[in-house]
Amino acid sequence: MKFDELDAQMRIYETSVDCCVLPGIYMVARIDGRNFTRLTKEKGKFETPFDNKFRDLMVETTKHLMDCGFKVIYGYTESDEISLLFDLDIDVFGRKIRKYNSILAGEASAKFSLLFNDIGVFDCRICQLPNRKSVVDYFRWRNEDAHRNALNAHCYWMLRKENYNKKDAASYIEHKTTFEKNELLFSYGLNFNGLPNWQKRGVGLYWATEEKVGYNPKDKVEVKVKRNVIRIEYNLPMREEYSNFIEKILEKK
Ligand SMILES: Nc1nc2c(ncn2[C@@H]2O[C@H](COP(=O)(O)OP(=O)(O)OP(=O)(O)O)[C@@H](O)[C@H]2O)c(=O)[nH]1
Ligand SMILES: [Mg+2]
Repeated sequence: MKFDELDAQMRIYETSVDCCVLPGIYMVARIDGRNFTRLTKEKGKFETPFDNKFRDLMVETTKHLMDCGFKVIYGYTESDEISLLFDLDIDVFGRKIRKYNSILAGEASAKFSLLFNDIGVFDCRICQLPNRKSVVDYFRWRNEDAHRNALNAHCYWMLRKENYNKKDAASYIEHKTTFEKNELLFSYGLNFNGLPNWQKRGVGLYWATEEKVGYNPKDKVEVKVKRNVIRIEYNLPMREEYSNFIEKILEKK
C-alpha cells in the first residue's frame, strides 16, 4: 500500500472521535493537580491547610496558562485547581477538545514542575457552557466550593492539632452545619471570617491595560506605550458581587 493511502486510512482511526466545541458556546477548562494530597504532604511539606508558597506556585502556573497561546479572559485558582475562561470566539486548534485538554494539562504540568523542582502533574477537562449565565454560575460554583473547602480544611486541621486521628477528625465535621463549624473554630480561638480572603474565595486573574513610559532611542524621546498585563485579585468578592465581577469580565472583552 502506498504511504498516502495508508496515511488517509489510519487518520480515520485517529480522528473519528475528535469532538469540537460548537461556535457560540463558552469554553472553560478546569485543570486539577493529580494526587496533590500526597504531593503537598510528602514532596513539598507545605503548611496545612494553606500555604502561601503553594498558592504562589498555583498563581504562577495560572499566569503561564493565560499567556501560552490560548485567548484566556479570566483565570481562577483555588486549592490545586485552575479554571480558565476562554474568549467566546476562540478558534485555535479548530476548537478541538482533545487539543485543549492535552496541551493545557501539559503546559500546567511543565510550568508547575519547573517552579517546584519536582514532578507535579495536572489533568484537564473542558466544560461547555451555553450562555453567560452558566459561565457566571460556573465561577460562583468554584468560588463557593473554595469557601466550603476552606472551612472544612481549617476544622480538620484544628482537630488534628488537638490530637484527633484522621478518621475521627473527618467524621466529627462530617455532619456539622456551617454555623457549628464556625463555632468549633471559634472555640479554639480561630475566627474564620478573619482569615485571608484568598483562602476562602480563591484567587482571580484578569487582563488589564497599563501605560508605561518607554524610550525611543532613534528620536531620543520618551514615549508612552500601552501593554497588557495580568492583574491578580487576592480579595475576590463573594455571592452576587462575584457574579457582577464575572459579568464585567464578560462584557469587557
Ligand atoms: N498542605 C497543603 N495542601 C494543600 C494546599 N492547597 C491544596 N492542598 C491539597 O491539595 C489536595 C487537593 O485535593 P484533590 O484535588 O481533591 O485531591 P488529589 O489528591 O489531588 O486527588 P486527584 O485530584 O483526584 O488526583 C487536598 O488534599 C489539599 O489538602 C495548601 O495550601 N497546603
Ligand atoms: Mg487534585
